[in-house]
Amino acid sequence: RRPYSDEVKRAQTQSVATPGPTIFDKILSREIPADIIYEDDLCLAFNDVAPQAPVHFLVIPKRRIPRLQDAEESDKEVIVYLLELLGHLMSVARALAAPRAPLGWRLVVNNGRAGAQSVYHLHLHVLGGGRWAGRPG
Ligand code: IU
Repeated sequence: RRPYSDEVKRAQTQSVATPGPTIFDKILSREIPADIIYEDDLCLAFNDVAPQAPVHFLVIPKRRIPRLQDAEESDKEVIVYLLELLGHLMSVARALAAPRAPLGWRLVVNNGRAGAQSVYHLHLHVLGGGRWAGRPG
């Protein structure tokens, strides 16, 4: 029996979720290079450095939200903002995926240690390309 994917195991060896800066902040500030494919006021998209599919890019908010789990607030205005932000990320993912993976693609959000998350800055994985229909991990 293989109870957990290797990906989940890898993520579990990372330190627990912290609200501090991650490598994605350094990509956002251009401190470290990335293959950036799109940017606007709210988000950045770049090709994954270790692709798991012919097309594999990430869409990240500029605002640091550690996990999807953390995209919640008690303040109504902030809730509306976060929901709009999440909708925008998905809309950008869709627009970028259409020409790159016309046959279809998969949208993945890993959340937390048991959810195979290794970078604690919310990101949408877009996976597709060719006739790829595999699962990450
Ligand atoms: P995860 O959902 O937190 O496990 O995904 C993090 C992704 O970030 C993973 O696919 C890495 O290959 C990717 N990545 C990257 O594209 N550039 C980097 O400098 C680092 C990770 I660190």
